[in-house]
Order: sequence, then structure tokens, then C-alpha cells
Amino acid sequence: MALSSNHIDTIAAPATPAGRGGVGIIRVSGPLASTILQQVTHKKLPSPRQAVYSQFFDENNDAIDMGLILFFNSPHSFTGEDVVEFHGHGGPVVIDCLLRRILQLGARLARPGEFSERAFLNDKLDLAQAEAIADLIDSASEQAVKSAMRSLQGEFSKHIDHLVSELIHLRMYVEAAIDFPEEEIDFLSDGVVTGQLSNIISELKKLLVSATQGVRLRDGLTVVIAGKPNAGKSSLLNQLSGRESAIVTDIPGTTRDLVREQILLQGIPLHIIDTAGLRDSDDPVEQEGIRRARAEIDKADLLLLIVDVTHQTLPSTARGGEEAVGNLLPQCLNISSILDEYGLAGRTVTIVFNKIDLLQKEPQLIDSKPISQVFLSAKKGDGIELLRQHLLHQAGVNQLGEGQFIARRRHLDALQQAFAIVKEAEKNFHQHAMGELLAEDLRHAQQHLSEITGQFTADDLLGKIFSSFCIGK
Ligand SMILES: Nc1nc2c(ncn2[C@@H]2O[C@H](COP(=O)(O)OP(=O)(O)OP(=O)(O)O)[C@@H](O)[C@H]2O)c(=O)[nH]1
Ligand SMILES: [Mg+2]
Repeated sequence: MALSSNHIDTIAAPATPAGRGGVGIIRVSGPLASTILQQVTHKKLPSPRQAVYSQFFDENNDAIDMGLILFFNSPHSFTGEDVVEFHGHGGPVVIDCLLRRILQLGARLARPGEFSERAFLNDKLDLAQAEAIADLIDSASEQAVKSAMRSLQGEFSKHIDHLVSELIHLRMYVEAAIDFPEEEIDFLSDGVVTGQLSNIISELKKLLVSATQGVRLRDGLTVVIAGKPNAGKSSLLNQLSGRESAIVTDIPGTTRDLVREQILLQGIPLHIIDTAGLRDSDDPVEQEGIRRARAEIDKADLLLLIVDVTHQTLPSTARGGEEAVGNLLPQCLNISSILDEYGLAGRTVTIVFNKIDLLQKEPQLIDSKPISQVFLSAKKGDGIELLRQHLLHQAGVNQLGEGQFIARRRHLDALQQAFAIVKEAEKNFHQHAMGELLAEDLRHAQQHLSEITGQFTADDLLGKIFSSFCIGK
């Protein structure tokens, strides 16, 4: 895919952020890069990758700045083209003067992401790696940095490439069988196909889990707070966000609209949504609020179901208000009937039993799958730290071991589509053993996976991805 250099523009842009700094770098890439370097410095081209100290001159031969110059010869550069870098001083005007001179000499200003785009087009990086550069720069936590680095180094792409080659291998096997119809049945029923299919499915499954985690690390997760009126949803939102975001009163039905807050937990963004209390209502405004609440519940990455713990019926032995009552709670609660009541059976839910201060119960976290329980007081703040711990755990922070990479929604969608196709193909194959159908499905799955690394990605999508990068990247 390498671009021939004669009809390619030479591009230039500051590589360091706007503003003042000790050093300001301008990067130039393309066929004119080396002549521009010589004209700006009045020096001959330095050896590749060797820093040389020089003055930078404008069109009147006045010195504008001085600093280091670097030359990277094609294809041994970031973009794969000839690249030069001017490391001058980091002031907005001085950078501007130098940039103007470079543009006069035939370069044009780079579009956002254009350096990375050229690196991709010249096969220096695949698409997932190019995206990882942007993600590395945007990382809000150390975990995200390390994961983006792994993606940049090709960890994620390696898994994808491996799966693609397995799909191709299986497809070739199946197509060979189709080409020899008299032996087709034997070919297809010898167990190789089903064995390889199930291998591919289990690899895809593992990759889906890692990619989901990778997306969470980058985009955070959406946490929806739901429950009956007055359960303490808005109080909990306020505790988590550390400010009075939502109105709290003792009037049931206070919150009607969705209230959204964004917080950072150890660098992981959490999008928290407080919702209208769930109940039957004749009020059209409240009804609409409840409809919106249900829509958010369906979309949530993590659902916090808030239950007023004092509304739970306790066995008679545990009644009486003495101190032990609250601490008997976890054993006496009927979790499945609570989930049934809200129509949440079968879902992953964290039940937050609120208002423990009224029962003198200690805060408690029971972290398990698919149902976790947290006992806390949203009003007093007791147990909020346990909830934070649980949220981090759900975001995957503790499980991030070796090999975790960063991923984007787009990657996850492609993986999910490939997974759905291969699952369906396996089912059909078991029923009908039709080689042609299977080969076609494998081809589709392969296309979806190739979108991730960019071997099979539409130009308009590429344009969209790179234009979201910033200038100079
Ligand atoms: N004692 C006690 N009271 C609480 C606690 N959390 C909330 N409350 C009280 O319960 C009432 C309702 O709290 P909200 O946070 O407005 O409840 P909500 O679930 O948002 O209610 P709606 O918006 O009406 O659905 C208020 O009077 C709060 O002060 C708690 O942990 N302990
Ligand atoms: Mg509320």
C-alpha cells in the first residue's frame, strides 16, 4: 500500500502543544522535507537520526531561532516518508515564524491525524495501533497508559491477526472440500471443521472479554441508579459526585428527569445517572420520567438498584430494633424476590441496601456475580468507600493483569459481529453441514475482524477515525 512519493504533499505541524515551553517541535513529512531542512538551516542534510545543532533562518536570512534538527530517511521514520524535526524554543510566536517559513518552502499544514494516517497508509502501523497512539495521549489513568502502550505495540492486533489467519485456514479447508464434491461429506464430517470452529469461538470469547475491559478503561462505564421513590437514589448520586447535583427531599417522586454526573475513580471515568423512582403513577410527567429511567436501566453497564433497607420484612426473631437486627440482614433478605419485583431476574445487578443508619448496621460489601450487595447510608456516607471499591472492581481495575490492552467501541462492535456470525455458522453447520454457507460466513466474520486492524476498512471510516486525532499527531 506504500504511496509513491512524487504526488504526495509535504505536511508540517507543531508536534508540541500550543503555549510556552522550553522546547517547541515542528515535524515535517514528505518528499520536500529534506530540502526544507537545508533551506531553513543553510546546512547540508545531517546523517539520519543524528541530532545537529543549528540556527533556523527566515526568507531574509534573519535567524528566527536555534535548536536541534533531526532527519529520518524514508522508510525509517514514523510516517514511512522522509521526516525532519526542528526542535526550537517553545513560544507561540517563534513556532509560528518557523512554521510560516516551512510553509513558504512548499509544505502545507497537516490535517488532524495526518501523520498517523500516513504511517497507517505506509504500513508502519495498523489501524488499531494508530488509534492506540491517540488513546495513549488521552489516557486518564496509569492503567490506561499501560494498556494503550500494549495496543500500540501490537498486542491487540496480534490476537486479531491470529484469529483472521485461523478463519482463513478453516475457510480454505472447507473450500477445498467443496471443490471435491465426491469427498465433501467425509471432509466436512471428520471433526476438523467442528474442532476448529469451537477453537475460534472460544478465542473470540476471550478477546471479547478483554476488549470490553479495554473499552471500559478508555471510555469508562455507565452506572445507572434506580429504585423506588425515596429509596435514596439522589442522595447516593450526590455522595458519589461530592456535590448537590440532584434535589433530595422526603417527598416521593422528587426526581423526574435524568440527572447525569461524570466522576473519575482512579482515572476511570464513571458516567452516573440518577433516575425517577419506579412506581405506578397517573402523572404524565412522572410517567415519562419512569419511561426514561427504564430505558437507561436497559442500557447500563452497571445497575445500582437502591432498596430502602427499612422496608424489608425481617423474620420476627430479628425484629425489635436492638443492635443485632441490622447485622442479621444479609442472611434474611430474599434477593430473588427483590429482583422479581423490579423485573430484573437474570441480570447483573448491584443491590444497594440504603439507610443502614436507621438499623444501626455496619457497612458491608458482598461482591459476587451476578448479584452483589452493598449495605450503606447514602445520607451519612457510611459505606460509600466500599461502593467505590466495588465500582472499580466492576470497571476491571483489579483484574487488569498482563496483556490487557486498550480498545474502542468500534473494535468491540466488530468483535461482537464476528462472534455472532461464527456462532450462527456453527449452529447451521451442525444442522445442515453445508460447506458453501459455512465458507461464506467465515468470510464475513473475517471481514469484520479485518476492520479492526484496517485491512478491510472503508475510506470514509478511516477519514472519520483520523480526523478525530489532533493536529500534529
Ligand atoms: N436515614 C437516612 N435517610 C436517607 C438516606 N438516604 C436518603 N435518605 C432520605 O430519604 C429521602 C429520600 O431521599 P432521595 O435521595 O431524595 O431519594 P430518591 O430515591 O432520589 O427519591 P425520588 O427522587 O423521589 O425517587 C430524603 O429525605 C433523604 O434524606 C440514608 O442513608 N439514611
Ligand atoms: Mg431522587
